Amino acid sequence: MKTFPDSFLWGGAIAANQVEGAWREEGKGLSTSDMQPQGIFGPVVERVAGSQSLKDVAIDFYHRYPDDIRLFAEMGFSCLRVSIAWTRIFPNGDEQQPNEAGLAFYDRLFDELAAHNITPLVTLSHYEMPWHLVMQYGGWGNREVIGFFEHYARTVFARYRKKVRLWLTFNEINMSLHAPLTGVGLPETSSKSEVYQAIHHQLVASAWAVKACREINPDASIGNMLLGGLVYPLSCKPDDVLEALQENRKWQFFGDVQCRGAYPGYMLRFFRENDIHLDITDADRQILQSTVDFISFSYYMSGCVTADQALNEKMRGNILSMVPNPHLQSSEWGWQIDPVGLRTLLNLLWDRYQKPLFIVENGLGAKDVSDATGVVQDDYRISYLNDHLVQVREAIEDGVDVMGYTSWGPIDLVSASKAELSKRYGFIYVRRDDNGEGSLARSRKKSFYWYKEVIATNGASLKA
Ligand code: BGP
Repeated sequence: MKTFPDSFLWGGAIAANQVEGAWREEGKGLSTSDMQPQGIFGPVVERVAGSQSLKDVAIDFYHRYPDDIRLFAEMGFSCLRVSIAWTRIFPNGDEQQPNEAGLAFYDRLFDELAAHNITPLVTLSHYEMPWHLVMQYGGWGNREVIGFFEHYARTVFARYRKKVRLWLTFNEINMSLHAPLTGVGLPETSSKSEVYQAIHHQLVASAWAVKACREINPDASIGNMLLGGLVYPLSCKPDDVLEALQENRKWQFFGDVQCRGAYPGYMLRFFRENDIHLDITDADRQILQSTVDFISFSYYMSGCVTADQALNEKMRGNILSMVPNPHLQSSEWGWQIDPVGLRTLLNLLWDRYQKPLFIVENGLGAKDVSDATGVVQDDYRISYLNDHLVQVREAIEDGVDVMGYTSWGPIDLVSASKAELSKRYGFIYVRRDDNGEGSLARSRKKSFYWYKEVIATNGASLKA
């Protein structure tokens, strides 16, 4: 197998609310994630005394990060994707002065990474926002939130100017269409108009962050983050092909605005035909032209759609409600495994935008069991990751500019969709179960040694 480019970044990706725990420590405020203990599709639960969420402790990364980073370094990581919890910096979101203790935590985290030569790739908002902004302002439905976010972004860009040179704005920004509370702080019952208006505010905020980042740190690069929900037509019927084109545009629209700087015509048609009238100012149009430097995305699966709406409805398979592909196998959670789809997606994004790409999430969630010697023999995970990385290599051969790869959850963490610990992605096992029982001890899985070898050989050890 050929090696990857010398500059290729290898590592893993985690998110504050899924690993840190310490949910009320050192001045942290309540976030949307704290209020949804059952995950991003779950109900809002009142956090009265004694009520618990697995995420309150998560895997206690807040206190154990030096040990965890040592394990990442042992695997040879050159990059770690993390997120900053907005509520550690601005507990309510609308303060003028940041919380120094929160800023100091990320200073320590970035220093620890630097000590191991690991480049941080930092997401400003990964599936959480201050709960106060939801309750008092109506989340991203309110234009004022743009200013609060910009203030937060400027604060962290300035503070970490010497420590962070790779930034991402909003995690899976297109997820708002499926999980509006997590995405834009709106109730599930919100109308399409309300959701798209909130999305518009978020896209504008993302562009302000891009501009601020360039002003504050000209050496930094800032990207967007899309959920790469690749959709195929279920058949070669022209109507199915058109349906797939339109379904793909539901997520590509976000990329089109963030990379090309304006709303595409197909979206304006969609708004017209759905009686959606957005408040888009001239200043908004102007700032949207601050487009991202690179595109990052997550990729776990692909799916199909058909023009037969009754069939689409009946067969909804996964979190994106797509029809299962009869040619693919699924994970235990019904996510269809499609390594070739990753090569297709990389090519498609490259052809569309001609901007560097970063795969910032990919991996297999599975129930791991230790063998008699106490080791998790996760050959299924190795095979999933190997096959996807082989396709990344193919895409690079196709001429696609790929900056790096951070697998999702290099250490077991709390899942986003259902807030479980039994859905594990890690190379590192964490002893804690769905009831919150367990010592939180870490141990290396078989995949740990496998990934270490992949990184050490810069991909040459992958099996084509
Ligand atoms: C993405 C999110 C992550 C992550 C991952 C896996 O959508 O950005 O936060 O959790 O999916 O999903 P899950 O945790 O539900 O298995």
